Amino acid sequence: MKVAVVGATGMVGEVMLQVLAERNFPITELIPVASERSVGKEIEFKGKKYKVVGMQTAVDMKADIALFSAGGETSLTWAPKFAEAGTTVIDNSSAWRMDPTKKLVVPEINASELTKEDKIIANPNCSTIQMVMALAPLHKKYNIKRVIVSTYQSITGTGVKAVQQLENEYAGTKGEMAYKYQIHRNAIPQCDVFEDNGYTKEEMKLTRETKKIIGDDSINVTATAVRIPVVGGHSEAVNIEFSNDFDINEVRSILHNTPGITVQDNNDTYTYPMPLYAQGKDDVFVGRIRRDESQANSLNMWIVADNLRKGAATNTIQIAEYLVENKLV
Ligand code: 2RA
Repeated sequence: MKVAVVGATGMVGEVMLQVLAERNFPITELIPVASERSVGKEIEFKGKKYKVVGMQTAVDMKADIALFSAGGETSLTWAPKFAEAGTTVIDNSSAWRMDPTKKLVVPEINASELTKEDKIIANPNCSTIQMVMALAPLHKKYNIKRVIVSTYQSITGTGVKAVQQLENEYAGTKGEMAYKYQIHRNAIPQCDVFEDNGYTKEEMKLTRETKKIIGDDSINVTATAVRIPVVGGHSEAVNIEFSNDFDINEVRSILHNTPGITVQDNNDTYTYPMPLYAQGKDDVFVGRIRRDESQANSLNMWIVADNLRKGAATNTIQIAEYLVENKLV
């Protein structure tokens, strides 16, 4: 496979290269792609050095697959050009996610929707991916009516500038601000910009993308997305109301038997998911599973995942693996 990584020098792009190597993705030729200012830079992949190329050069090289993590504007402009050249694009930005002609895919849930005709495929938002991984199998069994989620999001979701801001604040030095406020010793209840309804874009991604991925518009989701000074991954406190009653041990067993989910749930041994331990891993970790005693047919759970891996790079590469395994590219 000739594979282009668009945004290869960015935070997610670097994790994509790491995961491609770890999973031994069948690459015959790697094309690292970035903006003009990075053209000519050298990157290393599986012991070999590659020179970063610009967008048009990459289009002309006619990769089989292009993994994009270069922002919405770049994707809107360039993904169609790659597709026209015969390349299948898997895009990490929000540009195509809600486009009715594009598939929004978490492989464990809806990869079977994919066909050879899909030339631009959207990778969901990181905080959505980890949540729907747990919701989907439970929806199948008990039918979800409503979800209330509060997220506690890693600053790596914002990017390098945010990590630098936290390091500066920790060291007591001044520097460029990724956020409106200090993030060190703080919690900022705003991820992305505000929409007219008072929610942030991040919160509405959880609402809109969940419906599309699970394929059920009747699932109501309300979210509060909060940025915290953590780097290992996103955490989410999730309350789920089902149409039907459930057995809590059966819930644990369904999740335990779901590929891509690790249940960490034992109060006696203080076992529960934390970003410190999720960092660098590809699974979604679920714990603190308990009946909501305030409302019938409802439960609470705590979901943690590395937002740069299952939340972005790994999910993207799992989509690519599905395409290759099913001869869709
Ligand atoms: C964030 N989910 O965490 C968004 C984009 N990565 O900022």
